[in-house]
Amino acid sequence: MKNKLEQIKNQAFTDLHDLMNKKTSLNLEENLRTLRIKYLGRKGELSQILRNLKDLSVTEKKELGALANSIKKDLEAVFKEKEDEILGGNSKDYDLSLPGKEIKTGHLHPLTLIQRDLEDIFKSLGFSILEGPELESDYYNFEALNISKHHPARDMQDTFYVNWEKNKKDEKLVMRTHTSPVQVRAMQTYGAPLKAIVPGKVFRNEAIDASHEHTFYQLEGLMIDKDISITNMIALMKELLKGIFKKEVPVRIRPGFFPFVEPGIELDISCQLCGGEGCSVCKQSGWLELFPAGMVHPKVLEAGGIDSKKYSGFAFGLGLTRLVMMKYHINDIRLFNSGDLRFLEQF
Ligand code: FA5
Repeated sequence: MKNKLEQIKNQAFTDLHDLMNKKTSLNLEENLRTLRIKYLGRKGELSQILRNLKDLSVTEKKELGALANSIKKDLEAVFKEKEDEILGGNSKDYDLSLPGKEIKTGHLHPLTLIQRDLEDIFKSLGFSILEGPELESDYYNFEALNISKHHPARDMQDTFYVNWEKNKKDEKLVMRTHTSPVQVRAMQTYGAPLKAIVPGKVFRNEAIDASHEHTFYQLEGLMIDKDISITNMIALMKELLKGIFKKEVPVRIRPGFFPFVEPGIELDISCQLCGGEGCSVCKQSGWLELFPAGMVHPKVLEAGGIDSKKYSGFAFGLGLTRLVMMKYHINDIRLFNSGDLRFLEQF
C-alpha cells in the first residue's frame, strides 16, 4: 500500500511535468483540470485508498493515513501552483471584498428633461398629453389647418416629401413640419371641451445655422371650451415660462400670421444667452422667436368637428429645442443631434 501511494505520487508528478512541458498543448487549462480529477477527484485512486483506510488495523491506518494525506496535500499544492502559472498566477491575490468596477449608465437628454418638466406643469393644470404621427398626411399637416394646396403659407414650412408616398386613403404623406396637425386629430377624437399638449419631433427642409435645425422638437398646446379668450392664452404662456426658468423672463408679443389661427401672435423671449445684447443665436436682435400662438381659426374647429359658434379656443406651438437652448445656455442648436458625449455628459 505504501508503495502504491508513492507510485501514485510519482506518476502524478511525471504526468504533470509532461503536460506543462508540452508547449503545443492548446487546451492546457482543460488538460490540467482532467489530470487533477484523475489524481485528486472523488473517484481517483488516492481518494479510494483514503476511503478504504477504515478497513485497516489501527497502526496501518495511522501510518498509511498520514502518508496518503501528506501526498494529497503535496499534490493539491502543486496543482494549485500550475493553475496559477496558466491563469496568470494571481488567483490567490483576489480580494472579493473590494467594490466592483462602476458600470456607466446613460442619462436623460436635456430635451427629455425639459419636456418632462413641461408635462408636469401641464398635467397639474389638467391638460392631457397626446401624440401624433411623424409621417403625416398632407391633409392634416396643411389642408385641415386652413393651408390649401397653393397657399403661399406652405413656403414658410418647406418639408421633406416622402417620394409622394400615399397612405391607405390615397393621401400624400410628408414628414410633419409642426405638431399642429395633432390639433385636428385631437378634436376629431375627443371633441370639446379639450385641454391637451403634444410634445414631438418635427422636420423641415431648412438651411441650418446656430438656431435652425432640420429636425427639432415642438410642443403644441390646445385649449377649447366656451368663452376662451386671448387673455387666458397669454396668462398660460407666461405661467409656463416662469415654471421653466424659475424667474420672470422678459417677453414681447407681436402680431404673427398663421392660417390656422385668428388672430395670431408671436411671443418672443429675451435671449438668455446674451442677456438681450445680441448674438448669433438671436441674430443680433436680443429676442428669440419661441412661442407662436393664436385663437383657433373657425375653419380648423369645423375640420375637427367642433361647432365654432359654440366653442372657441387657443393654440400655441412652442419651439421646445429653442426653449432648452435658452434654459441651459446652449449656443448652437446643432449640438442636440451631434451625439457628442462632451455635450451630452453635462446634463
Ligand atoms: C409653427 O410651427 C406653428 N405650427 C406654431 C403655431 C401653433 C402657431 C399653434 C399658432 C398656433 P413656426 O414655424 O414659427 O410655427 O415654429 C414654431 C417654433 O418652432 C418657432 O417659434 C421656433 O421656436 C421653432 N422653430 C421653427 N423652425 C425651427 C428650426 N428650423 N429649428 C429650430 N426651431 C425652430
